[in-house]
Amino acid sequence: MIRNLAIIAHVDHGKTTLVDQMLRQAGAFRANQQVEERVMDSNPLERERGITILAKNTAVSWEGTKINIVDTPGHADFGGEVERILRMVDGVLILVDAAEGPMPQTRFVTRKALALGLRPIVAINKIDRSDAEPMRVHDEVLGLFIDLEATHEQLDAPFLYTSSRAGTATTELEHPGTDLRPLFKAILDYVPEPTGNPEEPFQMLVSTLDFSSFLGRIAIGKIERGRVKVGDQVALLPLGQPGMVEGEEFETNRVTRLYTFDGLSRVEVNEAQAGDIVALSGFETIEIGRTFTSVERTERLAGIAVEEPTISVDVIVSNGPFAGREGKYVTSRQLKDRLYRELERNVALRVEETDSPDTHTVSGRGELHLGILMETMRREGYEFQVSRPRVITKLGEDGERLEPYEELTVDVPEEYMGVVMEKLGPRRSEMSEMRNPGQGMVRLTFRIPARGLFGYRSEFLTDTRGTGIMHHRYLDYGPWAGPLAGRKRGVLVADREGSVVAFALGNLQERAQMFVTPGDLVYEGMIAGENSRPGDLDVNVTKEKKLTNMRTTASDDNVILEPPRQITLEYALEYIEEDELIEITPKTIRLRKRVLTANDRKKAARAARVADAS
Ligand SMILES: Nc1nc2c(ncn2[C@@H]2O[C@H](COP(=O)(O)OP(=O)(O)OP(=O)(O)O)[C@@H](O)[C@H]2O)c(=O)[nH]1
Ligand SMILES: [Mg+2]
Repeated sequence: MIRNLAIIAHVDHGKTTLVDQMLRQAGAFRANQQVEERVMDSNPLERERGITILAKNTAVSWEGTKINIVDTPGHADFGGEVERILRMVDGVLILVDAAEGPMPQTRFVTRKALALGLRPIVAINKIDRSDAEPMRVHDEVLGLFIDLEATHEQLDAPFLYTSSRAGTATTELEHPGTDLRPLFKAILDYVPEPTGNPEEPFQMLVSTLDFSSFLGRIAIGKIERGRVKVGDQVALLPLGQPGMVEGEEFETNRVTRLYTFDGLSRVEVNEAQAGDIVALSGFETIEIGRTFTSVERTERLAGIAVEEPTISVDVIVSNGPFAGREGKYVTSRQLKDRLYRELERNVALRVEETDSPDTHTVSGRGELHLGILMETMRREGYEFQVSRPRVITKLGEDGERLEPYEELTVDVPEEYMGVVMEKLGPRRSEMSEMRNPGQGMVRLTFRIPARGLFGYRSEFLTDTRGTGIMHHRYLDYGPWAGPLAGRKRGVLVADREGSVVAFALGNLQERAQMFVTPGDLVYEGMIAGENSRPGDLDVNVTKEKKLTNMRTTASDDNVILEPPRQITLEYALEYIEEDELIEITPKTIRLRKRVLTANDRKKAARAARVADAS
């Protein structure tokens, strides 16, 4: 007996923590086995950021039933992957934070799950939080279900009150839970058993991909019907309409490896049958949405659309004065190979060549999606430069220009509502909802062009003194909103190469926020800080104090410097303007002007003015 379940929720609502406890309580670990927290978040970036980036399969056994569990990412940039995963399960566990309530991503994944006819189980999670209001959140989830036109059956979903962290669940708040038994029971009772008949011809949809340098592409999905054995000849059908495939070419090949899931491992098996989730290799042309079938009955299943990218950046070979000092892989050939290799598994990513062999355009679902790729590459030893992100526009039915819009939700203390609305107005946002759930916090929802959000997060954090929370997710394409104001402040640009000196920073810091500290190396055209006013300034950050006859030893040490602003990759992506680049190496993230010498920048500015005037 089998149950196939995906755990879905908004980011941070406690999915991976719950999977830990399910594994533990179902006996997936040996006694005394040391297991890290959020063990499913196994890749280093996931651990460092505390978020799930890739969905992952696991399985436990409960009272003789195998429960396949898919832990999914909650960040909006990966919503497309969650949507695909829903095709390999028969039920979903919707987790909702007992204080935050349903959030934009809760709504998105719930809508997709309900539309596919999946049976939901709801877990109001983190009831141990001091600000938890499980009953209020219960009502909000029901309201959401009604909004999304849930069927009667779906509205009958069981509600559990859980603490992922404590590993407890209960169906009635008056009776605090002591373990996850009620959750396992709900899964066995409410998630339907998969229906496929193992005696019919083999059929399976590719729902996700994995890749290994040893096996190549690996398909993961649920066997819809029939059974499959290692060594079987099977067909991998091309994408297309569901139904019998005749007269189209397709790959037939032998299944070389077959795996099922068990706890934290994949188990190699010889045979698997309808209802189980498997990983399968042996085919060159594995792609999301394709159907595997027996050779006798080549019947295609409805495919899965892969979401279109909405933003692009240019990835450019490093060409600054420090190029190649810190990176292991720096040539255009190496960058190109790496970017194309990423496509093996990162299905929502696009890579395109440009007129210049040194530049590739890389497009994805959002700043996090692209940022993670860059971060991964720099850890592998790559060095490169990245342009300012730009949105991908489309043409509407009447030839009008369209751009991506996002839904933005902010939670702020009431006193900051004014400043938030004031700042979002000029960014062409429209408020669609305002709610005041109490406790002095207000939740505002906006529709805003994706462009309008560039650079807003850091302003928002400053404006709300770190008390605000913001989330946004892609909504749809809408009319081009017209020009938007760029960054309000200029930057300080180093006017020569050298080593940064404290004395110089001491003089500059009154009208600027620095990005560098004494001892850092800079070059002409590198950005060293932010001007507190509009307009860029060329400055000498390497200037030593003039030595006089008087004793001035150690006077440099007396300069009290503000700590520099930490430039992270995501911050840099939001921050830079069109005429600037981010230089990324395994050791450093630097910002620079595209045009390095002050003279050339002046000339370029003059030329631009002339062009504007004519
Ligand atoms: N108080 C409390 N905190 C919890 C509970 N469950 C999880 N957390 C905390 O919430 C944070 C996020 O938990 P995760 O399990 O990583 O959440 P997630 O839903 O997997 O997050 P993403 O995969 O990034 O969407 C962590 O700091 C957890 O320790 C809970 O039941 N109570
Ligand atoms: Mg997670």
